[in-house]
Amino acid sequence: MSRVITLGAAQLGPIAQSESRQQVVQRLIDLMKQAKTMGCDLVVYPELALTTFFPRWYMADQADIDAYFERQLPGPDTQPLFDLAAQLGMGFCLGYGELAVEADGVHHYNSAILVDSQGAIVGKYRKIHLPGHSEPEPWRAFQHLEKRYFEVGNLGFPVWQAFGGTLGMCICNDRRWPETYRVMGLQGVEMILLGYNTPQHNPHDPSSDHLNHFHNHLSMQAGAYQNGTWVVGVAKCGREEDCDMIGDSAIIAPSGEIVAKALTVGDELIVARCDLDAGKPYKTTIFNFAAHRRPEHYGLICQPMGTA
Ligand code: ING
Repeated sequence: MSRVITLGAAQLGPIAQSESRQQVVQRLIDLMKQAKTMGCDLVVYPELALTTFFPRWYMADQADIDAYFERQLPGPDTQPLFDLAAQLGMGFCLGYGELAVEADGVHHYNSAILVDSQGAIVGKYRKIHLPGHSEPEPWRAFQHLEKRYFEVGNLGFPVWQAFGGTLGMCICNDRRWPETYRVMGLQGVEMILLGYNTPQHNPHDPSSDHLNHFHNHLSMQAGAYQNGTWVVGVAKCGREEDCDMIGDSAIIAPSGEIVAKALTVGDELIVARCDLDAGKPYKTTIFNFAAHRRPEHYGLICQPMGTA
């Protein structure tokens, strides 16, 4: 029996700082309804999909920062999205700022959840590769203070049995690191869901700004091919609070081919029928890890530069 997920990548255009969560959730609901009309089983939203990308500003007051985080999911503002999903029998993946109150205190993560077709949260991921900087740098046109506002994720890169297959998640900068895909590849992942907020301009290295779109797809296509997995990359994009962010949301097959790509930098749903068995030829031949991968022979390759 074929294991096909009809997948909707729900790209978001800019979210203004002034936009309320209710207004944003209505946009998510509109995209979910559209996904239903397209026969989708699962819809994927971007990183930090409930608010503007707030790490672009330095905020001194923790209360101002915490206003961008969710203390619970579903919460009063997001309950309508969960209710609709359950009503439609639609799964979804949502990126958000997680404020977690734990025994040792309050923690802040850049997180994503996977919700099944009954509206139950089946998995959570907390972003590990946090780009940017932890102290404000006035020379920048805009800040990128993820290292200040979030802790490094402490859940690893898990995978879950859901929607008839093995699914995993990562977030934004994670997609640039081969380890992200390989750790899930070693667990047999068949579809990786990720969202991103990627400025067109990188103040730290403007020399590669013109390659930003290429690097975005290169990273995801390589990760897909080298691990025989689907990769779904979903942007929050457009000119958001005077910061241009790239779109190019894409649904990428285990072959590395882009099977669907967004055309705009606004709210846009792209859809593809994803056969989870499409990864099998890669996992059982060229990337048969048991037959061909030899980590015991990689020697010092894992030593940091200059320590050999
Ligand atoms: N954003 C960016 C990303 O990795 C970035 C940061 C931009 C890195 C441009 C390199 C170049 O796509 C997030 N939120 O990780």
